[in-house]
Amino acid sequence: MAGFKNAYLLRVYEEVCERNRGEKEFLQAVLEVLESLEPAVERNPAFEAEGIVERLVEPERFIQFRIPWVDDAGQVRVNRGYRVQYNSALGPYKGGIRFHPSVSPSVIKFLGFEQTFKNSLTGLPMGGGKGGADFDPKGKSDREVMRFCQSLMTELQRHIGDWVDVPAGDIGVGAREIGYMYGQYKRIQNNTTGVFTGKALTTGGSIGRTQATGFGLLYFVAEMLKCLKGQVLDGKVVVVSGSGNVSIHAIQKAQEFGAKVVAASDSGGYVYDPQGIDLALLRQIKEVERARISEYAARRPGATYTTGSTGIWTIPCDVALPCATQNELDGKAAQALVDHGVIAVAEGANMPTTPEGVSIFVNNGVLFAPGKAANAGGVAVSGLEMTQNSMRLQWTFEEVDAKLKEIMIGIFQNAHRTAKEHGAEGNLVMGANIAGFLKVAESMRWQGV
Ligand code: NDP
Ligand code: 2IT
Repeated sequence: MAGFKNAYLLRVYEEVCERNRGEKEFLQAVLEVLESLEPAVERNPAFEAEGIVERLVEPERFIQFRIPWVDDAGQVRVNRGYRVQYNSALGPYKGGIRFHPSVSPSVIKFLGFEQTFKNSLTGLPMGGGKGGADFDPKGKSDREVMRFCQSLMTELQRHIGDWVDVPAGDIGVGAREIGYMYGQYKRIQNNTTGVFTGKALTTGGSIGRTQATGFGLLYFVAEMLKCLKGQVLDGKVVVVSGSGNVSIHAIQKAQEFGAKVVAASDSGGYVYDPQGIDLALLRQIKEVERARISEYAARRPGATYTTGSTGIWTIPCDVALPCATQNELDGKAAQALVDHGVIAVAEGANMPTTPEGVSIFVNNGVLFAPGKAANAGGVAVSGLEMTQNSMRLQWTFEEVDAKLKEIMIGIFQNAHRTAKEHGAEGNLVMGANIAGFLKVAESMRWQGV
């Protein structure tokens, strides 16, 4: 049920529900944004007069395609690929590619919609896009992953380009997959433009892109704790869900800030390590061996493994960082965190907290940083990779990291200020949604219908 009264937003939301029936994740993401926009839309009648919100919720283009490939046993397999080119008001479509069995039109559209506002918040000239396939890389050989990526790109290459649409990684897509997709793009197009971000450092990649989402998340949290609570991360107990790209670099930066990270997870279960996670061991298991996180507890004295990933939120902590996937932190989990005195929750993943979970945090005075603000560091450094590619040079880690920090602090300040200006001081969900929206809306108005 929509929790807002504005007739224009209600009408748009009803139309979206009608047009996108059964698309649970997409409707959830749209509702969350529309609920936040009420004060902004009431203040500016031009948004309704020019149909800004109904244009914003409808993707500019949605591409679906067949991905045939041959497995190591010689068997023909078929997956389904997608790319949503959501909104190009601010620049070329920009957003990752996800490989996971749960990928569907609803998931891709929710991610593309979120990406549009996130990219706006970075301040860089990037529109919103997202892609993926219902392919499960788990248990596949390198050669199978390569053939799959090549087949996907044989189709996708005609739709992308460095001034058109620039993909990157997401769940299940890291350096290996980007390399295979980029290689196939280059072969077909005879063109070495930086059409992907997250490329290898030998081949136009930006130093610091791999770390950017996790590091950026912690820069955001540090700023939020400092400005809204007068506190620091040093000495805080932190729980991080997931153990992929975002989680590992979030753990690294949290530890550098002096926090103690006591838990991490994968889709099978979670580990609790009261001494603090041994990051080198976790990286060996997850990045080198591509093994399950249960191995961590088997090799680390004092650590325990529990099956089922949602139990991780019952571990007492000061700061919770959901960094795995959508809707991984529900109302029950949020209540458990509140009961244990959590101070701050920041989303490294996209939409990991259910709407009920968000309400529980907001109503209990927990600092809550929504993903489109807190995890924007990844796409921000992707934007910096595009800049470096255009300039044909490569910045140092220190240069990239300093820019990342500045962007994350800027996003926090913008969301905080915008919430205050719209009568919702301290509500970073509203602040981030309105701030992200206003820039896209102004640009759309300027460009005409
Ligand atoms: P990875 O594939 O590197 O890691 C994903 C992690 O999440 C793995 O540990 C995985 O476990 C776990 N996971 C996936 N699905 C589930 C599930 N259903 N339940 C519990 N755990 C699950 O992906 P990333 O780290 O890149 O992405 C994580 C999140 O961050 C996603 O929401 C992504 O959209 C978001 N994000 C990523 C950015 C980036 O730059 N990479 C930028 C901004 C946001 P398992 O191995 O068992 O599947
Ligand atoms: O969700 C995200 O912001 C990403 N997966 C990164 C997108 C990008 O283009 O770097």
